[in-house]
Formats: sequence, structure tokens, C-alpha cells
Amino acid sequence: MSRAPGPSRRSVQEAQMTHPNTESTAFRSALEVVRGVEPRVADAIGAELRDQRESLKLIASENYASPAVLLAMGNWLSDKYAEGTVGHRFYAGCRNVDTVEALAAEHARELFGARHAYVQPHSGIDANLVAFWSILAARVEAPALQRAGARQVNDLTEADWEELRRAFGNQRLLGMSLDAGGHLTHGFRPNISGKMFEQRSYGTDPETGLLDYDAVRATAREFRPLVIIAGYSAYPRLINFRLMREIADEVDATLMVDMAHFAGLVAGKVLTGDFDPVPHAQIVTTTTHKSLRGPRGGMVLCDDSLADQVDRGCPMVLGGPLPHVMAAKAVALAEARQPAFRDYAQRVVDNARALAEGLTRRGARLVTGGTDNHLVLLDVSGYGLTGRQAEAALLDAGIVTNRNAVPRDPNGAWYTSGVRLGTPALTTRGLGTAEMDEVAALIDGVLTRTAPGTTKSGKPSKASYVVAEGVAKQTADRAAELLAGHPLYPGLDLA
Ligand code: DSN
Repeated sequence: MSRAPGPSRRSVQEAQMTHPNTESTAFRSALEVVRGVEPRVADAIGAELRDQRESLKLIASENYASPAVLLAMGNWLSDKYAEGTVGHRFYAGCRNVDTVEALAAEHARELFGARHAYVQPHSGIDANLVAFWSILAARVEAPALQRAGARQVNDLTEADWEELRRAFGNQRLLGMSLDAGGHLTHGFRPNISGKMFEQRSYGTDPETGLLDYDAVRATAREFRPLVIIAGYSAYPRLINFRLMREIADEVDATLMVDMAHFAGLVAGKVLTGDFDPVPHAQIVTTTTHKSLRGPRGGMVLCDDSLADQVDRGCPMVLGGPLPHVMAAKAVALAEARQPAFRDYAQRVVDNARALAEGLTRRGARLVTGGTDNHLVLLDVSGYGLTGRQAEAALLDAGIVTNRNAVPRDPNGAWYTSGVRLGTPALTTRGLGTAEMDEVAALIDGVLTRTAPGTTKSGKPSKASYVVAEGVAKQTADRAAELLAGHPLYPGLDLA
């Protein structure tokens, strides 16, 4: 995965701020209008820009959307109801919503090479809910309709519905365990997926930390799930989706991939062949705001077998579509189809690797020993800290991360033993591999000089911590210097 020379070394942000005066005027005017009604909201929006400008953002699931994406959301498209699908709405007057939804779906299909795209989900959880519904409906409704000799669900009798309800229940889902990097929506109790499905997890190899496909296959053979989910929010390696589909086919399961974290790497053609989920899975879900760098929202891609069910997502499991966000999705997906996005995606991965190497060289312990994608999972137990202590100490030093469980974590999901670090946001700002080494030095410097604290009664605490005098300020100052060379929304002036 060596990086082809990019067409330009300008940062993504510089490329996006093509008319800083126009963009400044647009945001300034918008804030002035908001200020006229509720100044505290305008202040909070301005303060958020300052916070984001001043912090070293390493949250793997965050990014910075372009001014065009942000501005596409702030308008009267928000005022339309548009249940239904393009050209088939339950409300009159949707022609402009049709335009933006059709554009977003077209860009998504072209970008990912998908047969069908559904751009209405409001979030990743919603996208997954649409996928679960679609898989169940396709599997369960069709035979029920056949048995009842009915053409559509509305034709079913109460007795048919009774049978349908029974068939919808007690289905099985196999997904990656949370501590191996899976996501709450992959069958865990705090999410509806953990209640509607009987769930079983596959983990990672205790020695290597890598996904063990033979173990996944053995579990699938024994458990016979209806759905196998591949995808993660904290696994730093690639998944072979061809193999996962093979396993799913063997047990007659539907392969669903949640690519929320790595959609940008798929869009940017860093993940291709066996590592691109779209040709292999029957259904793929994603968010649009992580490595894909779009507005906060979700999306579903699928093959023809599930398209009809997916399009019934609203009102089946979703509230009314957000037309203004679909407009912003169309803009972001158009941006991701530009050649520069491929360069960006490759730099995200190069930066993650440089960060991993910088940490390893300084003695840090990484889950799986490194990374092949946009994230690094740092096991902070080597520093004598919990994830919660490390996350808080880093935040004091201007480095924003999030704590995350590591496989078989002795500290559980709340305190954890890990910190997840991701490079999509800093790459958007234009930081490169040399700076990632410096970021690694800053992180290691803070964690080496942080000690666990004690509770009020003097017992060891998993939450409190003590950073050596001056370290947080010194680090924050250096982080600010690094960021000053890569301004967020360069030229954007709200004053
Ligand atoms: N909250 C996202 C993340 O941080 O990974 C996933 O939902």
C-alpha cells in the first residue's frame, strides 16, 4: 500500500477553502442571524470552532466537513416532509427533495459501485436498523406471502400476521465482540439489535489480536445465524470480506457489513478487492461523517435482492427523511468522487501507520502490534493507567482521544485499558507522517509522566490521575504550534 504521489500537497482544507472571503461572509452572516434570536447558540457555535481549531483531534470517528457540506445543511430543505422515495412520496411538493436525494444516491452508487443506495438514514444506528429490517423482511415476509397467496403485506390476514410475528422473533445474529472492536449495534444489549436477535460474538486471536476466520466459520456452523455482521469501530486491521461472504453462504446467512469507520478508505480505493465490502456483502451500512468526511448521517448500500425492503426504511423504522442533510450528503459524495479524495484516503492510512510506528518505537503497546487502516488501539496498561485516566490526561494536554476496551479487557467497557486514536481529522487538516511521529512523542510523553491517582479514602483509583507538573501545558503548547501550521478552515474569519 505505498502511496502514489498526490496531484498536490495542498491540504484538503486549503483545497476546500477556495473562496475564504465568501465562506467567511456566509458563516458570519448565518451567525449574525442566529445571534439576533438566541445569542447563546451563536456563541456556542463560534466557541466550537475555536475548540476544534485548538485541539489535536484524534477521535477515530470524527472529521471536518467542507464548508460546502456544512452550508448545504443550513437552509429551508429542512422544512419539507418527504416520507417515501424519489418520485413516490406521501407528501406533495417534493420535487427539490427528489433532486437532492436522487443526486446523493447516484453519487453513492457510482462512488462505491453499488447496485442500490438509500441515503435517508439519520445515523449509523438507523442505517443498521434499516438493514436488520430489510434482511428479516426479505427472509420472513416472502415465504409468508407465498403461503398466504398474497401479493403484498397489506393483503395478509390477522392469522398470517400472527405467524409473521413469530417468524420475526428468535432470529440469530453473529457479530464481532465489543472488546475485539465490534459495535454496540452488532447485537449488544444497549441497542435494540441485542434485544431483537439472539446474538453470538466472534473475537480475535488471543496471541495476534487478529480476526480468526476459521473460528468465525466454526461458530457460524454451530450457531447458524440469519445475519453475519462484519465491521468494527476499534479493530485496527483489515477484514477479508470475500472470506466472510464464503462463511455466510456456507450457513445460508446474509452478510451485512457496517463500514461506518472505513467508508472513506473504500471510497478512496485504499480498500479494494477482498477488502472492499461492497462487491461481497448483500448489504452494507455506513455513516457519512467519519472517514467519508460528509455530514452527520447514515446510508445503506445493497444488491437488488434487498433494494425494495431497504426503500421501505421510512416509515418502517425511520422518522421523516432530513432533506437538508441529504443535500449535504450529495455534496460530500461528489467531493469523494474527486481524484483528490483518493490521495486523502491514502494519507489517512499512511498517517495511522506513522503514528503506530512512532508509538511502538517509544515502547508503547498496540493491539495487534500496528495498523492497516485509519486507527490505532493503544493499550495503556503498559503505562500503568486505565483508558479513562489516559484519555483525561491527554485531554488536559490538548489531545482529544477516546478510551476504548482492548480484547479481554480487565477494566471493562467503562474504565477500559485502551485509548483509540484515529487520523482522518488531522489528515484533513494537512498533517503528514513526520508530524504523526511528533504526535506519537507528545502522547507517549504525557502518558509516561502520568500516574494513577487515589480515591478520597486513599485507595487506588481507576479514574483519577496526576500529570507531572508542567507536562500538560508544555504539550498543549507544542500541539498548538503543530496545529498553527495547519489551520482549520484557513482564512475563515468569524470576527
Ligand atoms: N460513535 C462511533 C465511534 O466513535 O466509533 C460509532 O458509533
